[in-house]
Amino acid sequence: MRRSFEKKVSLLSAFLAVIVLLSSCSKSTSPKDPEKDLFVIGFSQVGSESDWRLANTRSMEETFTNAKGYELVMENARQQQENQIAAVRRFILENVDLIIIAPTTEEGWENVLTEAHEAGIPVIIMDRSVNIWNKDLYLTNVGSDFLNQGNQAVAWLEKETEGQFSAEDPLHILHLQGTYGATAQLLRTKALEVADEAHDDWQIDAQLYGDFTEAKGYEVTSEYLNSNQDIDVIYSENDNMTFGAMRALDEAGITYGEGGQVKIITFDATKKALQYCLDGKIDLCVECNPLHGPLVEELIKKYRAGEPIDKIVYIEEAVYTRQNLTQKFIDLRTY
Ligand code: GYE
Repeated sequence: MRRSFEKKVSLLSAFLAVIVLLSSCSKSTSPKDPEKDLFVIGFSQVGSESDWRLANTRSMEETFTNAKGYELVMENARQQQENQIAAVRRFILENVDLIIIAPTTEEGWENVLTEAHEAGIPVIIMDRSVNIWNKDLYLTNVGSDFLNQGNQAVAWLEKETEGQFSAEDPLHILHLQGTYGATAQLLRTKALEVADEAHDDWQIDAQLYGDFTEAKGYEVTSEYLNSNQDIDVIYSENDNMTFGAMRALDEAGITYGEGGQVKIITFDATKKALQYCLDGKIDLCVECNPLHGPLVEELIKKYRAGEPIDKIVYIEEAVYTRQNLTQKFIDLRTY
C-alpha cells in the first residue's frame, strides 16, 4: 500500500517535470525571442563578376545586419537570370518580408514579379533596372543614372578631341561592352552610339563583348589587337574589362593614358582605377557608386513607416580625371 503510494507520487512528479520542461521549451519560441523580430530580406545579387559588384555586396551585408534588426538572405546568381528567378521563388515560399533584386538583364521579369506581388511581398529593384509595363510590381528602382554616366564620358571625349579629327581621318574608338541587356550596358552603349551618329569625325571600329569581367576584357582585346592596332580611344563599360584591356595593350607594346597612343575611358571608378588615373594610365573614370546599402535602408525605413517613396532613386556620382584627383582621396576610398 505504502509502496504503491510512493510510486504514484514519483509518477506525478515525473509528469510535472515533463510539463515544466515543455512549458520552458515553448518559452524559447515565444514572441519575446529577438530572432522572431528580424526583418527578413531576400536579396538576389547578380554575381561576383567585378570589383564594383564585390563592393556592392559588402555594402549590403554591412548595412543589413542582425544587430540592426535585419536578416539578409543573399543568393549569388552567378550572372544567370534563371538563377535569380529561382531565388526569388524561394524567397516567396519562405515568405520573406521584402525582396531586393539586382537584375542581370532588363527583360523577362513580369511573371516572377507578379508572383511576388500576389504573395504580398514588396520588391525593390537595385542597381540595374527591369523593363516591365506594370510599374506597380515593384516599390522603387534605386541605382545609377547610367545614361548620364555615358553622356558625361562622351562630353569629355568631345572636348578632349575637338578639332583633331575629320571624316577622312576619324577618331578610332574601340568599344568594350558589358553583359548584353543589362541597364549599365544598354545605356552606356546608347550614349556612345548617339554621339557617334552625331560626329562624322568619330568611328566605332569594333564593339567587343567583355561581359563586365577582366578575363573577357583581356581576351577580346588581345584577339582584336592581333589584326588591328589603330586605336585612339578605348571606351570600356567597366573597370575590370579596362584592366584586362590594359594588360592586352601592355603585351602588344601599345602605349596608353597621358602621352600615350590610346586614351582610356572607364566606368565604375573603383580605387584601383582611380590610382591608375592619378598615375596617368587611365584618362577618365566615370563613377558608378556601389554603396547602395544605406540608401536602400533609408527607403525601406520609409516604406515600413508608411511614407511614400519615389519610383526612381539615383545615387550620387562624379567623374574623375588626373586633374581633380588626389592621393588622399584615393586612400580614403573603401572599394
Ligand atoms: O558597372 C559593373 C558591374 O550594374 C553598375 O555591373 C553595375 C555594373 C558595373 O559588374 O562593374
